Amino acid sequence: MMTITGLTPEQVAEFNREGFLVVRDYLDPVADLDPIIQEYEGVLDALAGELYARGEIKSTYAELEFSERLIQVCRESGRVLAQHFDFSLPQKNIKADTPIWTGPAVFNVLRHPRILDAMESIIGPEIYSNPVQHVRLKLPESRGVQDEAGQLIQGATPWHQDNGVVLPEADETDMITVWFPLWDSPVESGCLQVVPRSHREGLVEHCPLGAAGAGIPRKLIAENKAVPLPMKRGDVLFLHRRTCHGSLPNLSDRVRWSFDLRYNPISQPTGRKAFPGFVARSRANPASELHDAAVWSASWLETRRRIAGEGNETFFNRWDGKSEACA
Ligand SMILES: O=C(O)CCC(=O)C(=O)O
Ligand SMILES: [Fe+2]
Repeated sequence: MMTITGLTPEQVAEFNREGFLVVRDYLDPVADLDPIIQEYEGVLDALAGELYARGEIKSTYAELEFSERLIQVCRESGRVLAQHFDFSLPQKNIKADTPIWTGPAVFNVLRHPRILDAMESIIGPEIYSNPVQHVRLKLPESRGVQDEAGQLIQGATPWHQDNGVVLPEADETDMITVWFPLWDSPVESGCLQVVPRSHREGLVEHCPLGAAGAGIPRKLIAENKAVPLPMKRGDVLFLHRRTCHGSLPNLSDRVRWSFDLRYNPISQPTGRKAFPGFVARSRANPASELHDAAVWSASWLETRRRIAGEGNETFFNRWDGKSEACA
């Protein structure tokens, strides 16, 4: 018999019943998370060096720790530098030089055996890494960067279902979201909030929200039932694609830092066909698994080159805002 070291049957039952599951201490902060943090320290260092060389900031702020350094660099340059750290491309206006970070520490966590074991417990042993995936480095509300309209960029995440951010072809895809913080994410840092059992009620109307993508109007959300999910380093949240969720505002004085990854059974559509995923685990055909971080990185760079040449205004948004709910 094959041993599965992922979730217990009780945990899987809780996931299916509630639409989400928080597992405490599931990842090892030092072995699993610190290498990611180190890799991103390098990304920030290189970026600060570039901005300094271009005269956009007065110092590289190498003496500051990551959170303070990022806040300083963003505020002084007046730029939201989120895309420089993300391991996915934006949903529109992709150019040949759109920044993306596809380093080996990111690939390693996408293939983390414990994460794949948990996926195996929920969706079975044929596991595809869905390309809808992000790092979120959210500046404190009080120290963030605003756009021309004075709107905070990268603020609280509006209510939505992850099913709502993929194309309709993936509506029946068994896509699971895996969310974990790189640092402790208490309520005041803008942790996630979910509406338990909301995954049973089908896809809810979303409305376009400009730069923030799309969201479910608050009047359609049972906010009185919402539960905040403060989490610590090492904890992992698993989320059903139809569970209504969002985040609270970051009212702390530190960056709120998290990863969100997604997986689905190999044969099902990802909902973002234009972006590259990969076979993370296949018991049926182990030779199809991708183990090479460089190949993964190259697949994103090749995708960027191809899409940039094609023109791509809004190619994943499925919501036109014409429904009554958006009025
Ligand atoms: O981290 C956040 O604020 C939002 C994350 C989210 O919506 C997701 O992981 O699906
Ligand atoms: Fe989400």
